Amino acid sequence: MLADDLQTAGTANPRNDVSAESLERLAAEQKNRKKWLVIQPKSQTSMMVDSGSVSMPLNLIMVATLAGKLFDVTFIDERTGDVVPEDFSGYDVIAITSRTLNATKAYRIGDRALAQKKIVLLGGVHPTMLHEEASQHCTSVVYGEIESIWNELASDIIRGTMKGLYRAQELRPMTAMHRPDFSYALNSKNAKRYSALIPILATKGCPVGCNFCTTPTVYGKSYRYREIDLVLEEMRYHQERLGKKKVNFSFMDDNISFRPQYFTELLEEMAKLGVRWNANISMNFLHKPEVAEVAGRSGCDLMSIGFESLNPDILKTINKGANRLQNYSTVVGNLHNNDIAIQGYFMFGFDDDTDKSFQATYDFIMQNRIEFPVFSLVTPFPGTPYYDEMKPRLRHFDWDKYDTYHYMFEPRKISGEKLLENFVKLQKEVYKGRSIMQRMQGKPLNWVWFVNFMMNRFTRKLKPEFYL
Ligand code: B12
Ligand code: SF4
Repeated sequence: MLADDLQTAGTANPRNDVSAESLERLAAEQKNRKKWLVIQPKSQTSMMVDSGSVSMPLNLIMVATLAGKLFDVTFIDERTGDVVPEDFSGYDVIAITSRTLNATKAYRIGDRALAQKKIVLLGGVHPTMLHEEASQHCTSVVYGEIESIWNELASDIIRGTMKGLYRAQELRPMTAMHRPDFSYALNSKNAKRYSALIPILATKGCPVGCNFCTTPTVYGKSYRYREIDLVLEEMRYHQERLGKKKVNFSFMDDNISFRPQYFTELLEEMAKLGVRWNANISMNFLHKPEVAEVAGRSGCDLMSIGFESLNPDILKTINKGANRLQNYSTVVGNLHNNDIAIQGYFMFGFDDDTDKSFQATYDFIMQNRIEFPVFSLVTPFPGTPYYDEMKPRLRHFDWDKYDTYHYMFEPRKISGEKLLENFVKLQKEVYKGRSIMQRMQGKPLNWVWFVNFMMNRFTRKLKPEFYL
């Protein structure tokens, strides 16, 4: 079916009332299974994002898993070195995932596929947040998760009656989620470029509502979780597949610890499996020693924590209630007592930042011996309340620069020049040889040391103009 022949029904909110049974019937009547090409584009940003070994893209794997039940799917991840073909004649549907930092690339691929009269689907956080913009480069935008709108989308693809926007009226329970089929990524040509960490999902959404985050818009204030047995079953599947107990998992959840009872129950069960894991986590319960204890016992070796800032005024303005400054050192102490290393995220460039912010962050990192500090510049992502507020002051609307490593606006209390000078100086200080020793001495000789070594080399070359 050519895109010209498709009936596009504008961007009206579709009714998600196609039953699984009628989709199955329709699929059985298909004479030829349509051919999908699913694409993870590589960003064009100048910084280290998308380089080296990359994590398996769970979002695209989920899209391929669903699509593969009814269609033939070819999987391409440009970040690993796979090449997106110029000629799409072997495919009917080109499905592209996009965040802001690779949106320009995704749009370019979309335009090319549209010109070749293919059905083009754009999904992921950026097309969701800016669906009108994205709709210029595709047949249909899929708003939010594919699972909640799948029956309708799939039957429209089979019938060739595409709508401009697919947006579920309500989110489906996570129990309905299929186990992701990793063979798409693992059997791809350049699979060796994937890190050994296996992405996994237990919960979705986050009711905290930080004004700079896209999650409240995409998933609302809902918080859904999978039954613990399903998560464990997925872990056991990978243990069997790899023939070992100590498999390394990386949780992709927005905020896995939001419901402490669910979180600790899950961890108690994981402790019996003998896996290793890491996660992005908000601080809300980590000041309680028993949470860190069960995390350590269940195999956590690294937690990524968004400390964001050491300035209480900033924490108030970004609405991140979970971050209580008085708990910061307790949280770190609890994790370290259980041999959990910390990847600490710190952001700079807020209106309330001053010279003092940098010194306070340096002192906190060094005194608390944070193993892997990560520094970024405040980036208002399109579609968030923070973006709307900052829009008149933004320096860039080139999505390639939305990688959190670009200077986006002049803060009120410090000049842009001083901001970048301090930002570079802090990174060099924290990653110079002596500081690494001070932070890392006595800690297990593992990949965290290696990361520090790499960061030492990387930060030595840093210059403020890299961030312009
Ligand atoms: C885990 C995570 C990471 C992990 C792993 C990322 C990875 N390999 O995928 C790590 C820590 C490495 C990471 C890094 C970064 N991240 Co991050 N990350 C997340 C997080 C919390 C979850 C992503 C995830 O995998 N969810 C689980 C999957 C299954 O759900 P999903 O992504 O929503 O996918 C569904 C739908 O979107 C849809 N869908 C997706 N694609 C497509 C395509 C088609 C065709 C269709 C039909 C549907 C569809 O169906 C999917 C299945 O349900 C999100 C928050 C979020 N909820 O999106 C931030 C998020 C994506 N990250 C963000 C950022 C900024 C970054 C970094 C730039 C941070 C940094 N400075 O390093 C880097 C960039 C990395 C990169 N190259 O993309 C931002 C992106 C904002 C934006 N507008 O682009 C987010 C949204 C958080 C935020 N601030 O709001 N991240
Ligand atoms: S706590 Fe994290 S996931 Fe939740 S809204 Fe804030 S930044 Fe987003």
